[in-house]
Amino acid sequence: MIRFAKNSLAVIAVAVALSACSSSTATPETLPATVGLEVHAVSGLKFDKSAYEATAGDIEIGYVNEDTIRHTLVVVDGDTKVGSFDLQVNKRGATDFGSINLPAGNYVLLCTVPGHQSMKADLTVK
Ligand SMILES: [Cu+2]
Repeated sequence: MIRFAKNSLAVIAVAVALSACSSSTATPETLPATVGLEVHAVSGLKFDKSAYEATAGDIEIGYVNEDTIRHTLVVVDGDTKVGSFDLQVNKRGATDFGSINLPAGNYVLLCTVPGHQSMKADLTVK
C-alpha cells in the first residue's frame, strides 16, 4: 500500500514536471486570479499595449514575459516612481505580480532596464 502510494506520487510529479516544461515554451505561468491588470513584455522592446486602464485603489498588477530577455515594470507619476513597486521577469514565460495603491490619475508604465526606453505605456486609473 505504501509502495503504491509512493509510485503514484512519482507519476504525478513527473506529469507535473512535464506539463510545467511544455507550458513554459507555449503559454506563460498562470497569474493569481486576483490580478486586475495584466501587462506583457513582448519582443521588440515593448509592452503588449500602448495604454492600459485600471480602477483606483489597490491594483494587483501581473507581468508576463513573452520575450527572451529580462524586463522590469515600474509605475511613474510625472517623473517620480510610485512607491517600491518594481516587478521583474527574467526570461520567457516568467511572471511576477504585486499590488500598488493608486488614486485616479494618469500614470506611465516603464521598464527600467538600460536601453529599454521604448518600453513605455500609459496607465489611466479611474
Ligand atoms: Cu525591458
